[in-house]
Amino acid sequence: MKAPAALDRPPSAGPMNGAESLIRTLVGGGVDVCFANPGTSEMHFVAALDRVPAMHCILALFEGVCTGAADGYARMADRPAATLLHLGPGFANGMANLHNASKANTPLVNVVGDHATYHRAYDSPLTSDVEGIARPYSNWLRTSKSATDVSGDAATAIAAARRAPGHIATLILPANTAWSAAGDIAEVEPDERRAIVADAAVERAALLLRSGPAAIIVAGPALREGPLATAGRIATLTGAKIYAPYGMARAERGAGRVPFERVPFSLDGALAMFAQMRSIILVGATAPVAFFAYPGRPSVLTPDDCTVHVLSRPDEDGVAALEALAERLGARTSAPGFAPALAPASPQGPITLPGIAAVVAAAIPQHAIVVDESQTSGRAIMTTSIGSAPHDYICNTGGSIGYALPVAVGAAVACPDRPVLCLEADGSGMYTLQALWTIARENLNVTTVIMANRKYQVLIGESKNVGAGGVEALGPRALDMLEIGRPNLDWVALANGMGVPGERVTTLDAFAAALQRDLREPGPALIEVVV
Ligand SMILES: Cc1ncc(C[n+]2csc(CCOP(=O)(O)OP(=O)(O)O)c2C)c(N)n1
Repeated sequence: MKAPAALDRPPSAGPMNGAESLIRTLVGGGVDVCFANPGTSEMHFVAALDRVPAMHCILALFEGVCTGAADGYARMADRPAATLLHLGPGFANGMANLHNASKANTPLVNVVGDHATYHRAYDSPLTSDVEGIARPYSNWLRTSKSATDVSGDAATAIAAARRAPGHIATLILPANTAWSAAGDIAEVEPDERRAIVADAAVERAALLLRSGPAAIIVAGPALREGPLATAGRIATLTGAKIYAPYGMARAERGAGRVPFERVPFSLDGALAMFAQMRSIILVGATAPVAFFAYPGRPSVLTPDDCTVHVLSRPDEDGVAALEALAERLGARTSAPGFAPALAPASPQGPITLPGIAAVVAAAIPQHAIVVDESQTSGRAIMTTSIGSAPHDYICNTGGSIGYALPVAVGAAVACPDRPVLCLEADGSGMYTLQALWTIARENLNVTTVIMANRKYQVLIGESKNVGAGGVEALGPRALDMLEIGRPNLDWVALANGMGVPGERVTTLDAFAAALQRDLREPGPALIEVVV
């Protein structure tokens, strides 16, 4: 993975320090984008950026934006980005979106600065147990012991992040390992191929599909256009239905591609979806379970007599497994059943949820990347956009809200020639709205739609589902915890304040006009839809 041009270093440059050896190893290992929020202990990393122009380092004003952006970048680029975080508190601020990244099996390399080793004994203000804080969200974790170890550690971190299905690797750099003289740049071991599934797993899947009714739940790289077409051929031949998990990391969909249904958030909807199924075939997906526990209700979404069969685990080659299954069934020549193009629609009048879905579905441009955190206001968008122009669809994999704006940053950096449409609910958006500043600063082609219902609407429903009330039964103090309209958030002012032009719309016609314009014109824009 060595990129010699990027690693060229004039002898006149003098000895390289640990920070520079890290950046050069990252770039040589294919990690040439870093989302950073630095502090004193990362200053040598920052200083080295001017000596290694191949590293594209992007500043974010909150660590949750750094980690979410690195997640979005890898989901679209199929290779890791790095983050640069400041000691334990910096990592802690980034944790929620690392949680989502880890559920998406995103490869990601965190670089976390720490105090110089000899300084830790003094318990100065920022001293913390960085390893202890980072461990729960790091599949691989190491603190470099010396400057000469840094490049080797970085190469090992990259390999660990890239190991299938994708992992979070965290490298902690005590400040003295960053500023002391380093050794050579290290090379990254080539990736191992994903494991091919056993014939027996394919044979069993074929048997179950032939005896129907069956569902195939597809996740990971098998949600791309090619493997979905293979799944479509299998479905046409066997009558199986194709699903994606509620939290899908990335799917290629739209007109001319094989459609699938998303497992719904609602327990009743999900139970109904699988009620008639005798078998479920998992392709890179985990067995479907309820998002939350509800008193007296099941956690498992499949009926007791339904066989759940793993065709491929997330780390195995699900794409090859689908091919082998199609071969075994004799489905290679079946029609995949592509989605027809959406009939044109131009909804008008007051804002309604079906109207929002229709406007969005009609506006999605060819090759757009849609990042969806529209929550209750956008529940209809997935279904309505089945026949939209071909696009990628990204969802929240881990349920930790505030993922979409940062992920949109990363997706736009990974794919600068594709429009990004970020569908964001107002409550969720407030967690990481600093992403708007990075969008403006980098002039990213991101159009953000804020669904401003001025409530935590989903939680009003959930209060009933868990037996705690519902809107009729909750008292005013409880309801006050679930509405966010006191005061109303002014998203246009918030966007303008961070350099993103914004507009508020109160009718579907105005929404459609603004959305089509903003998606056509490159650069950032925000539309606040008053729901
Ligand atoms: C990090 C995090 N904190 C809190 C929650 C709990 N939570 C789930 S949905 C939600 C409110 C969502 O409101 P909004 O984004 O405005 O969407 P709406 O339900 O109104 O459609 C909250 C607070 C969460 N999932 N993740």
